[in-house]
Order: sequence, then structure tokens, then C-alpha cells
Amino acid sequence: MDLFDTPGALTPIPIDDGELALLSRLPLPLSNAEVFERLLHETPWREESVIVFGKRHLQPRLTAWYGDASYTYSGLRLEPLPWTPLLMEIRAAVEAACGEAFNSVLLNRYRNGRDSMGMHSDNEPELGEEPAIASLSFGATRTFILKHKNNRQSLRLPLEDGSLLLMRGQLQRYWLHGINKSALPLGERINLTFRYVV
Ligand SMILES: O=C(O)CCC(=O)C(=O)O
Ligand SMILES: [Mn+2]
Repeated sequence: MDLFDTPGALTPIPIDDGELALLSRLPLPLSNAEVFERLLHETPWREESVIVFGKRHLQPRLTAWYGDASYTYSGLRLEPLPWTPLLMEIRAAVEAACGEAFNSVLLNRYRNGRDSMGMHSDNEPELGEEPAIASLSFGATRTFILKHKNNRQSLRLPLEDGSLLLMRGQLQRYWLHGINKSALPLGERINLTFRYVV
């Protein structure tokens, strides 16, 4: 067995100017399908609007914010929902795999290929200088795109059902990331990004 086969361990993805690591299947107390169904039905999903370049837009996805602190991005102030027992169990598994602590999680629901997330960095001041952000995905595979801010490097990572991606170090400073729209008939995907809000 080599490094890449270690069960439950994140595998580093070599990248300039930041740290990235992927675990193809995070061990959880419930099956991926059960987690997906419960999050789908138990979450008070919202279609939020955000202000981009002074104009208000509906976000092309549904979201829910849980945690201990409120959070502001793109002119949108999110008041957190209280942690549920399911989200606390998932958080414990994510924290164990990452060796990091998280006090907040943003849930994103991509209903089909038309839902997306524009290229951005998670660089809000309340996340601190070099934030660790853990991204856990369920349901349909979507391609996570990374683009370097100062050169033409880019990376495409298919994020499969049950996969965990950890972004850390200088990654948010030097890279943008996002999820493009797809013309394919894709099923639903739920993504959880765990963060530590100061
Ligand atoms: O859905 C994803 O994989 C990306 C989510 C993301 O970047 C975010 O919530 O900030
Ligand atoms: Mn992000």
C-alpha cells in the first residue's frame, strides 16, 4: 500500500501558491445517499439575491448557512441557522479528516446543470489570512474549476459523491474557484463548505 491508498486520508494535489488536498470518499456514519436525502428534505433552502457591481441578482442555486456567527458576502448578510445533529456529525468527520476546526458551514444546492457558482475567492476578512475551507459534495458530479489570478494556470477537478476537498494556505489569495453551468442533463448536487469565521 502506498500513500495514495491510505483510507480516509486526504491526498495532496500539487499546486503553486496554496494547498489543495482531495479525499475521494469521506467515511461517514450514514451512507452518502442517506445524507443527500436528509439534507435535501430537512434544509430550509433559500434562493438569495446578491449585489454584484451594484446590481441585484438571484443566485443560480439554493443555499443555507449554519453556524455560530453571521457572515457577509456580496452585500448579503447571512444570519446562521443553529447546527443540526446531522450537520454536527458530518462536521466531526470533516474536522477529523482535515485536522482543522470549523464553526460554520454554507450549504449549496445545484438543482441541475443550469445552477452554478461564479469564479470567486473565499477571502472575506472574517475568514482570516490563510483560511482552511473544506468542501464536501453529495449527488451529481460537478467540475470544480480553479484559475490562478496572476498567470494562466488552471485546474479542473470532478467532485464526486462523498468527496472532500480541502483548500488551505495561500490558495484563496492566489486562486479563483467556481462551478460552471453545464448543458448536460445533470441531477442535483449538494455541496457543504465548512469554514472558520472569526
Ligand atoms: O459547490 C462547490 O463545490 C463550490 C462551493 C464554493 O466555492 C463556496 O461555497 O464558496
Ligand atoms: Mn468558494
